[in-house]
Amino acid sequence: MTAMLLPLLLSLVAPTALLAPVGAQDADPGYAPEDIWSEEYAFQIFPWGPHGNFEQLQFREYHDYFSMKQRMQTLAAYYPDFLQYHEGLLGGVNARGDEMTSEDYEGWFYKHSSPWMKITGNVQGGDYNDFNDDDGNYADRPDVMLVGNHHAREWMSYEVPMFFLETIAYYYGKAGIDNDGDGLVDEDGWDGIDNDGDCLLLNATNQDSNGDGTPCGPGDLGVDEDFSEQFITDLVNTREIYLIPMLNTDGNRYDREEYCGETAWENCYRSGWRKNLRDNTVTGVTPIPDVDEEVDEGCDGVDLNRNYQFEWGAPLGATGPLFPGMCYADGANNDVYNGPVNYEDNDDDGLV
Ligand SMILES: [Ca+2]
Ligand SMILES: [Ca+2]
Ligand SMILES: [Ca+2]
Ligand SMILES: [Ca+2]
Repeated sequence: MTAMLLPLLLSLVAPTALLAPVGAQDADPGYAPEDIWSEEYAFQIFPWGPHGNFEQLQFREYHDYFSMKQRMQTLAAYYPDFLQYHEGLLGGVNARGDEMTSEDYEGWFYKHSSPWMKITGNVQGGDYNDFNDDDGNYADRPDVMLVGNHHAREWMSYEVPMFFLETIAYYYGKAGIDNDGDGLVDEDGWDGIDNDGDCLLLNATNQDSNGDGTPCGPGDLGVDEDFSEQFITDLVNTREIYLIPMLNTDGNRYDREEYCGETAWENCYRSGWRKNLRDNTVTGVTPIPDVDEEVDEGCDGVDLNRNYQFEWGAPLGATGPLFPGMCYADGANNDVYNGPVNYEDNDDDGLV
C-alpha cells in the first residue's frame, strides 16, 4: 500500500516529514525501491513477452544472431502497423551509380545480411523504395538510422537497439501508463532528471543504482521512470527509423561460435573478435593465396567503423593502419585494419 499512498503523501505532507519514513531505524534513512514502486519497476521486470526465451526477453541473457532475428520477425508480425522487418537490401543502382545485388550485402563467411527494421507510423503506407524493398517512405518524415555491433565482440551494442525496439513495440499507441506503479502517470519523462523527486526518497545506497557515482542521475532507478507513451507514439509517427541492431553478423557469429564462445567474458583471453570476416588473402592486398575457405585469424577482417569513406584514414591514416594482419599462421592480426578506400561497399557490410 505504501506505493499507492505515497503520491498522496507527497502532495499533502510537508517536505521535512518525507525524510523520516516509517520503519527506518538505521543511520541510512530512506525507502527501499520496492517500498515506493511496483515490484516490476523496482526489480526491472519488463512488460513485454511472454512467449519466447524469458531470459533474453528480459535482457538477462544475450541474444545471438538467430534469436535476435527471430524476435525481430515476431515483433513485426505482432505490430504490422508500425514495424516492417527486412532480411537485408534488395539492391539495384545505388546513390553512387554502382549496380548492387542482395548478395553484395551478405557477410563474407556466413552469408547473412544484416537484418533491419523499418519503424514508422503506417509503415505499410507511403511510398515504396525498390532498393531497400521497404514501404513507409514519407517525404515529410526525417530518416533516422540506428546501427549496433560494428565490433563483433561488443555484444551489448546490439542489445541496446533491441531494447529500444522492445520499448517502442510495447508502448507505441498506448494511452498513458503508470510505468512505475506509484499512482501517477507520465510524471517523470526522458530527460535524465528526477523530475518528481522520488529517487531522493530512497536510502542513500539505492540512489546510485547503476553505480556510476552519480546519485539520482541518468540511468538510476527513479529517474525517467514514467515516460510519456504519447511521446513514443509521436516520435515514431513523425520519423522513419531504420534500426540495424547487428551490422557485423559475420564477426559476431565467429566471435561467439569459434573465437571465444558463449561465455566469452569469462574465458576469452584474447578479448574477442573485433572485425568482420572480409577475406583479405584474395583481395590483392597481400600476395598470399587463401589455400582454404577458412577464416585466417592473422589476416582477415576489416574494422567496420574505420571503413566509412567519410574521412577515411584521415589524418594521414591515423584512424586505421593500411594493412591487415601478418597473413601467416599465428601471425599477429591487425585489429583495426580500415580496409581499402574506393568509395564502394568494399567490405560487404552494406554501408559505404
Ligand atoms: Ca508513475
Ligand atoms: Ca507513462
Ligand atoms: Ca547513478
Ligand atoms: Ca523520478
